[in-house]
Amino acid sequence: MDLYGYWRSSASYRVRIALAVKQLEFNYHAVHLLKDGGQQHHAAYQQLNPAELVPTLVDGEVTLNQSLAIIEYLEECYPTRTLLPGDAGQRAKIRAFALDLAADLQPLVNLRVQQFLKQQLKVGDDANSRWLEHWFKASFTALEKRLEQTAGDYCFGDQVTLADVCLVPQVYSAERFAPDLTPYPILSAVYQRLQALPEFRQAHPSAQPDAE
Ligand SMILES: N[C@@H](CCC(=O)N[C@@H](CS)C(=O)NCC(=O)O)C(=O)O
Repeated sequence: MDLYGYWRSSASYRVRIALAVKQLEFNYHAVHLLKDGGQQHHAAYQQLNPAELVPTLVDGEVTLNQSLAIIEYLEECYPTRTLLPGDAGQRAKIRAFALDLAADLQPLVNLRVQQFLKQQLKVGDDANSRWLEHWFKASFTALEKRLEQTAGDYCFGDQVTLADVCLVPQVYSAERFAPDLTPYPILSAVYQRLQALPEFRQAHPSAQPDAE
C-alpha cells in the first residue's frame, strides 16, 4: 500500500492513525503542500488525485482520495481492530462525530481556504486568525456537549473509534491556531489519553519522515 500525504495535514494524519491501529504497513510518499507552489498541484500528483488534496491511498488497482472513504475501505478489507464498533445506531453516531470534524470543520480551516482568504480577498493575519478561532470554537463547543453523553477514556466509551481518529488531528491543528482548550475539558482529556497511545504516537506529524 502507498500513502501520499503531508506530515501536518489533518486528513493524512487520520489515515495514518487508522493504518497504525490496524497495524498495516505502507510506503509513505511526502507531498509538500507549500514547496514548489504546492506539490499537490503538480501534474504527476494530479493524475493520482484530480482534487489536488492529500491524502491519496493506492492499494494495488485501487486509488482512493477522501480520508473517510479510505478509512472505510481499510475497515472493510481489514475488519480486525475495528474503528466502528457497536450496533447500527452506535456506528452511525461515531460516523456523525467524525463528519462533524472532517466534513463541517476541516474544510473551513484548510490551507486553500486560508490562501484564498489572504491572497484573493486580502484578509489580514488578524482577521484570518479570528476566522480560524471562530470555526474551531463553534465545532469544539458542540463536540464537548456530545462528549458529555458519549465519552469514556475516548470519544465513545473505552474503545478507540473513527471519532478518535478524526478528533486528534483536528485538535492538533487547533493547537497551532487557537490553543486554549480549557473550555473543553472532556475533549482535552480524551485528546491527552489518545496522544499517549502507541498507534497515535506512530502517526503523529512529528514522527513522519517529512516533518520539519
Ligand atoms: N475531505 C478531504 C480533505 C482533504 C484536504 O483538505 N487535504 C488538505 C490537507 S488536510 C490539503 O491537501 N490541502 C491542500 C490545499 O489546500 O491546497 C479528506 O478528508 O481527505
